Amino acid sequence: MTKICVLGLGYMGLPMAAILANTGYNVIGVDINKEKIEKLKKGIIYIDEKEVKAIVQKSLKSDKFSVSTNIEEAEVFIISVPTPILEDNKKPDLKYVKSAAEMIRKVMKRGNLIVLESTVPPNTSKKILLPILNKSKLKVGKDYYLSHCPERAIPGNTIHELINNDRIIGGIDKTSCEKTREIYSSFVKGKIYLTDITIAETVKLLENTYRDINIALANEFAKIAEKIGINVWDSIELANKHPRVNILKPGPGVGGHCIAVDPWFLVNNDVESKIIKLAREINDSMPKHVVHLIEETVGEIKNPTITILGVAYKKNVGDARNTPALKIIELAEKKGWNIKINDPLVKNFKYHLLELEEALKDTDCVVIVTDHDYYKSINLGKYNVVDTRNIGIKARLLGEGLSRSVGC
Ligand code: SAJ
Repeated sequence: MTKICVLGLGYMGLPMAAILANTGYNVIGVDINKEKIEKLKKGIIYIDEKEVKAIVQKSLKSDKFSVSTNIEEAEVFIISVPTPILEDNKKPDLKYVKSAAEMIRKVMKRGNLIVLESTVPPNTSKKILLPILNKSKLKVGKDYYLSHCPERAIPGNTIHELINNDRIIGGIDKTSCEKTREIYSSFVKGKIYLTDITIAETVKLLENTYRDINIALANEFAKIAEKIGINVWDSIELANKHPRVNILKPGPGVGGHCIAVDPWFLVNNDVESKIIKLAREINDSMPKHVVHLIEETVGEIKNPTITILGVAYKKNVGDARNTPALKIIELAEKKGWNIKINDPLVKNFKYHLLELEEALKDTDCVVIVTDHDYYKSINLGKYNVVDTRNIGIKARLLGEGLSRSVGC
């Protein structure tokens, strides 16, 4: 059976490797992080999703999946490493893609297929990946094959979406496309579309940028609704009754490792871009707006105690990467407020997390930052609450004007 080497055992690489092993391929998962590899060897799965844990555990117990910090020869290499942006100038940081490519080129052989899954700026495959791989002296399209197959699964429902979503495969040539389809069609139940490699890179960015701009629009509508004195959530729900309208939800800002990052890969492409950048700025402005709503709610109270409920970047996940909660906390801290924080799902966070009861004790204002189902069932009736997600409780609601009128 074909041997596949997956480089990068993160939120997407690890479940992908496990799915491939489960399909019957011989898979070696490689990560430069020794601690991750040691954990996996002991059967400890660091991704907090039930289905991911189950399939990784199952495949690790089989003889199909092994993990290592060292790359090995294989027939197929799948690159699934992080592609962050640099904090100061928002430029893409492709050092992990480059180092994965360097690792591969040292062991690659005639007939190999290399698939890039990480989200990258347009032209990365041709202008960054290809020149590194070509140092192997093998010729692309003749001796080895190259494609980009961007992952599209949503954290929280990773396994289901990895299997059921449609996939885009962009090849450097037709054979690269076909060879990649052969691997992915072994487990993908959605449709597989073949295209050009740079189109595939761009399509992934269009998807996440579309979502970011749609959320920015909802956030702008929320601020406008507050000024008009109406409820934006009701307004959006009614507007979405139109057959060609689908406005997303406002909130405390866009977190995670994809939607808040990927649009910058288009902005930095030497093309004048206005709306994409503006959407990023609007979404990044939301934590400040939430702090403003808290200020309005606590009124004259000096050095108030604020309780943050939810630091995960979105509901029902334990992932706090890039969370808007952190920005809200930092802004609140600058104001000298006393901050207490709870999240039943997050295990690692910069600030100390408290049990719910302790977090609510002597608070002046409770702030719902993440709409975990857990919070919908607790009684917050006796507290001042700022709700940034509309979880359906009595609160100072983001996107609702104070002079709300009751109509028919
Ligand atoms: N958010 C809102 N309002 C909404 C929807 C989301 O404020 O109506 C916020 C969330 O609370 C969160 C952030 O946006 O902070 C992003 O969450 P998300 O659920 O929209 O997306 P991600 O980042 O978890 O996953 C996205 C998905 N992309 C699309 O839906 C187009 C996923 O399919 C991609 O695979 C993933 O990015 C990725 O890896 O690129």
